[in-house]
Amino acid sequence: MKLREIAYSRSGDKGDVANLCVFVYDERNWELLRRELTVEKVRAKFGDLVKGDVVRYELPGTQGLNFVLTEALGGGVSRSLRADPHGKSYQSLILDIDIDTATPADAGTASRGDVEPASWAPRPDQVSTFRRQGWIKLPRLLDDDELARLGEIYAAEEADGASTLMGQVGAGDDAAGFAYQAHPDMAKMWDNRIDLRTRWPELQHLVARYAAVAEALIGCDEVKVFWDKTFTKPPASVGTRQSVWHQDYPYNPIDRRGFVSVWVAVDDVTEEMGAMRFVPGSHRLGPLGRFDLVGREHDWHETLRPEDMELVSDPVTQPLLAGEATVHDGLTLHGAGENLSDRPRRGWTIIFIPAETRWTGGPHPHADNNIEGMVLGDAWDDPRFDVER
Ligand SMILES: O=C(O)CCC(=O)C(=O)O
Repeated sequence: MKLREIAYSRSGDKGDVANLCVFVYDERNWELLRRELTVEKVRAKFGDLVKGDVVRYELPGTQGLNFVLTEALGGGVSRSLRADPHGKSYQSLILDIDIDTATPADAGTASRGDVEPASWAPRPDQVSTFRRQGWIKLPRLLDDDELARLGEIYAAEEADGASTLMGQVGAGDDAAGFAYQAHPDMAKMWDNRIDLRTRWPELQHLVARYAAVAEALIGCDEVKVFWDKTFTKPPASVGTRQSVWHQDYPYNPIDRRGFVSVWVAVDDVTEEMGAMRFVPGSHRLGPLGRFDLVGREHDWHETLRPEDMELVSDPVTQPLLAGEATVHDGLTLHGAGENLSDRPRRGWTIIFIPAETRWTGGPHPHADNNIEGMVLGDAWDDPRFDVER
């Protein structure tokens, strides 16, 4: 992200010295500014324009940084032949600096367990990153005990096997275009157990934590839990496949945007294990269609029109440490590579929808949990979809 998205600047000059102040619009971005706008970055950006020193002063009272650049104006106003002898355009230059909005935990620098779950809420710049690129990485919001327990629950669910998604594909799903879910190769791509939270109530407080994140990212007052499910990608020795590029939205009977998926890494997930990957900006393309996920392996851009390419950039793969997560928009094109490791890749996802979302009557293979008892036009207004706070 560019600095200008979170900050503005003022400049002054005295002789050959330029003075640049940068202030954040929102005080919650003050720590980000302090961390990201370093002397090194300013020096690199200004290059040969500054022959002398770059000195940074902090102004915590006004959430600003003041940079004094010496030998920076070509000799000063009365000597310089530059078109901008006062250095006013330096404001634009400094605001063009790239900043990394990842939190320290995002960057993998926080130690494991070094989290205060309740304290994390998306900053305004993280919300705007989510809206711009269609997905965002979350730091770890679980403490060590919660993470270990999630791993135990996940293992217990897998040992049981009764709740597999494929087991729920029923009559009529062929006509609705979901029959492929029962294909044996589907389990090589991923295997799902659904609605763990209904069998393990202790997961509800984690759901509530991610619900608050989802509400901030979507920009709605309240979300419902559409469902939660595991995504296990088996290792190569068992048989592994890529998670085919797709959007989630076309597979779901919902009437509006705001559908988001939180994907929590239960163990460390490296790129070679099939970490999630996303096409930044693809959520702006609208629904790209629903197709047989087993029968069709395609490159990420095959479903796009040439002009769509201007709205998106190349896919980004997002490895995660255990407990970290990503959140993606239901319209963001995403997938994952094969799992080339010798361990299963385990992720737990929670899917949220804005509380006002209505059922379109579209087909869905998981009627027991999602649409049983609902009539066309209903909202997901039932305790089984509530976030327990
Ligand atoms: O875990 C994967 O490989 C794919 C997950 C996915 O498609 C999703 O979370 O929407």
